[in-house]
Amino acid sequence: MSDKNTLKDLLSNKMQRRTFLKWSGAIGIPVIAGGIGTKMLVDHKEETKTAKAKDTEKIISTCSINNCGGRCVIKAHVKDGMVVRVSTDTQESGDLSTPPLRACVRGRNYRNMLYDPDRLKYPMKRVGKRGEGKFKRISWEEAIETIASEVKRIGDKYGPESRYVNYASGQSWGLHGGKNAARKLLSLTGGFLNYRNDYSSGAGNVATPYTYGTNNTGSSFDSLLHSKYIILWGQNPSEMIFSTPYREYLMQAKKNGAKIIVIDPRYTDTAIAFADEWIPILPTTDNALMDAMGYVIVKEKLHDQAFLDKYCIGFDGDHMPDGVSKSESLKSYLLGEKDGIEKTPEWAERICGVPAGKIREIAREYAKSKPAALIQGWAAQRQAYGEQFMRGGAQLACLTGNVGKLGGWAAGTGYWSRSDIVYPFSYENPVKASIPCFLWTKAVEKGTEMTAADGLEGTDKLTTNIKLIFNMAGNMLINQHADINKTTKLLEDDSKVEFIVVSDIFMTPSARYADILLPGTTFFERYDIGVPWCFGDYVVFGDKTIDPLFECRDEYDVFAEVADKLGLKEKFTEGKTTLDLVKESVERTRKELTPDFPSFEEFRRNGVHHFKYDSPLIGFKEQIDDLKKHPFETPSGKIELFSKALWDMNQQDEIPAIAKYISSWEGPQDPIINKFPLQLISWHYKRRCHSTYDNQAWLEEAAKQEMWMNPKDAEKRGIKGGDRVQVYNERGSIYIDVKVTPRITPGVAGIPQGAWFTPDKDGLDQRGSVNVLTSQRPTALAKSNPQLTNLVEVKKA
Ligand SMILES: Nc1nc2c(c(=O)[nH]1)N[C@H]1C(S)=C(S)[C@@H](COP(=O)(O)OP(=O)(O)OC[C@H]3O[C@@H](n4cnc5c(=O)[nH]c(N)nc54)[C@H](O)[C@@H]3O)O[C@H]1N2
Ligand SMILES: Nc1nc2c(c(=O)[nH]1)N[C@H]1C(S)=C(S)[C@@H](COP(=O)(O)OP(=O)(O)OC[C@H]3O[C@@H](n4cnc5c(=O)[nH]c(N)nc54)[C@H](O)[C@@H]3O)O[C@H]1N2
Ligand SMILES: [Mo]
Repeated sequence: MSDKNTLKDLLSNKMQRRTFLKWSGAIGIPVIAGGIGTKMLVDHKEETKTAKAKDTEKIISTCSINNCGGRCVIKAHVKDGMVVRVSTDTQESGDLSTPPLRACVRGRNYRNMLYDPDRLKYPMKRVGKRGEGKFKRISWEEAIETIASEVKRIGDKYGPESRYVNYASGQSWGLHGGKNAARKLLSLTGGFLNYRNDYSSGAGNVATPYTYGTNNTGSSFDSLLHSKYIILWGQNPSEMIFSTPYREYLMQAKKNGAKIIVIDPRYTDTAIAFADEWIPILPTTDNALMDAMGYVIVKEKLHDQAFLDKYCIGFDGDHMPDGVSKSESLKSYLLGEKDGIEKTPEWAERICGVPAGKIREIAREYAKSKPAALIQGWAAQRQAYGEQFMRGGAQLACLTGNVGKLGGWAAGTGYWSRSDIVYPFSYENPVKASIPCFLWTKAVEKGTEMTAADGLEGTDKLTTNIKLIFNMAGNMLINQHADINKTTKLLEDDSKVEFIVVSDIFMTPSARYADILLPGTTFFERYDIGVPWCFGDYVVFGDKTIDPLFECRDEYDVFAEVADKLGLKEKFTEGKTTLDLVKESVERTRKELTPDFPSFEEFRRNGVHHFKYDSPLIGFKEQIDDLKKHPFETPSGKIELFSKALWDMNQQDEIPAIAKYISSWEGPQDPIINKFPLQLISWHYKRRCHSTYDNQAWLEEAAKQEMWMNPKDAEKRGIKGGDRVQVYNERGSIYIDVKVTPRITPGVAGIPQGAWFTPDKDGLDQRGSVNVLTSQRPTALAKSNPQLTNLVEVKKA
């Protein structure tokens, strides 16, 4: 199996490649099922051309548990110990109690990942300068010995707060994986500095609970079958997979007659597939549109006064918290009673670019077409004042009384969950100190200077900066964090972070910064359970389809060996293998959570378990049905349109007590727009999961790495479609090919996030890695990542 030529032969099989292109050819045509022709999928019967199914053992597994919001069925066809092809769920659309879990192009490409000749094959140690990319093969014994001794040395010298396990989502939705293994090892040896929050909905996760008391503000997707009007606000589920079955429900909702509106700077695949109307908008200005919609709704008395009176704090002067002036109410703000500025559609149009007449129209439609669901994506909260976006959506849902109702939607972060399994692998970190995950580079540089104002919790002061990093199945060290040029400089200095361990399956931009580099397994080479994001009512068995290739190893087994070196093996494994963890999870899920969950053998045979429910889950139904018995989890027990807790922070300019438009740094009103006149956003691409799959050739053919630019902006700069351009600002510069298209709002450029940072000899990226251009300045309240707030200029290369 280690023979490169065998692998190449296998992968260059012409028929298979053609077959793949047949599947992926439609990816450019934005159709409903994730860019893959729905009709084609529906019409498709198990195709038998390449490998005869009867010759192979078909093992049902799931695609990688990296941080895609979906989890799909992958059938690995195994012959003589090799995966010879993959196929997916062939169930037809229609039965929504067990929606089909068909893989997209990425899952279908997974065999190429498995047998990619560029897989990391052996443990290695750095021999050149850090980041230079020079490594030497070492034995597992040496790798394990080095990790054990550095964990101890750095812990002894600097204390446990010097040790950090970086945010990394390459193995995030299963029972074990490198991050948890590293955390357990460190917990058993004194502990480590914690992080809170994530890069996905970081601003929302902190902001939404100020309104509703929780981030579980969503409803199950079957509730959409009852909606008359659906606003997908910066959400693109045709491409950005939130949950595999989501689109099935949207299709059905549309068939049921729901009108669907998409608000996005780009005319997305979702807009094409689902929308009755696309509302283009300038990034960072969504709250201006929200404010004006609120203004129209209140001014025209379309608001649900009874709902606001009963369930909410802060709508009008009669419902303010004690000690706060009536003039601070939401209504007063919208009508401009205090600041003299009515938040009219004309006011908003000048900021966000949406025509005033259109604003009036959608405000009226949203308020009158009940029940209406306003569902928010997360890109618009990955902005400098992203907290306002999340609370602003919730505000509109409350104004119209769409909360807690079947077919409505509470907006906000939008998590929900009613299907769970037991996670048997656990640890307890004796260290309580924690930082917001986005501020890890600050904790490397100036950890000891961080305070509560930086979001430091669990301690007043850190005793040390970060000195050791475990980066397990993540590309956050370099690629996915903001301001790559700043981070590379920081990490190159090995007197700052003294020891970095990376586990990955490829030599990624982050892997190049390892001191010890570990070759991980793919999902096909280990046992696990694939859990979809909390929006899915199912789980998929992750069966081991073949033994690990080369010298690749599960991180769990590696850390068990490290623990052994430190005399802690038994405490680490508790006598269990990864297969034992899967079995225990199944058994305990049956016992503790879901009695009709299948047995281990049955689950393994079926591959998938769908949790079944009699009725949709409706966010906040309990509270709306009986507020006395089920108060909201806010300080007042009601929905806090005005938050006294935020008010008391006394930073009204950046952290207002009601959600409102705040003119953003590096937004369209920032004077530096004269120097860098284009707003640059990024999005989650259909052919990658973040940076995962970026090196996959077939996927690049299916959807290329290129920047979207409006013809008006291109013409001004003498740029034509296909030209190579340089995109730059004060943080750096990248090169990328351009797609000139009216599908993006003038004044905005869009680059799919996740391309691998690929510097030339002068350090200039040649692949279009957007984080060269993003900023490490955190959001005001959550201290989260504003990676979509950027101003740039573009010129022909
Ligand atoms: N500009 C910009 N930046 C962003 C975002 C954005 O929208 N714009 N989005 C942010 C968001 S929401 C997120 S969640 C983060 C994601 O950032 P990361 O968490 O870094 O996610 P990935 O880039 O997918 O990196 C996962 C790594 O794990 C490796 N991997 C995959 N499978 C396995 C496995 O089975 N075993 C091992 N050992 N390794 C594996 C992959 O090769 C890859 O290098 O990025 C954030 N960064
Ligand atoms: N195929 C695929 N699916 C994925 C992922 C992936 O990498 N690939 N990653 C997963 C992960 S970890 C996450 S967190 C989610 C991400 O989920 P989201 O954050 O919701 O997804 P994005 O693609 O970043 O953005 C959604 C849409 O918002 C638009 N947008 C950008 N800025 C603004 C703005 O200021 N205002 C408005 N109204 N719209 C804006 C973008 O053009 C895009 O179409 O996706 C998950 N699913
Ligand atoms: Mo994410």
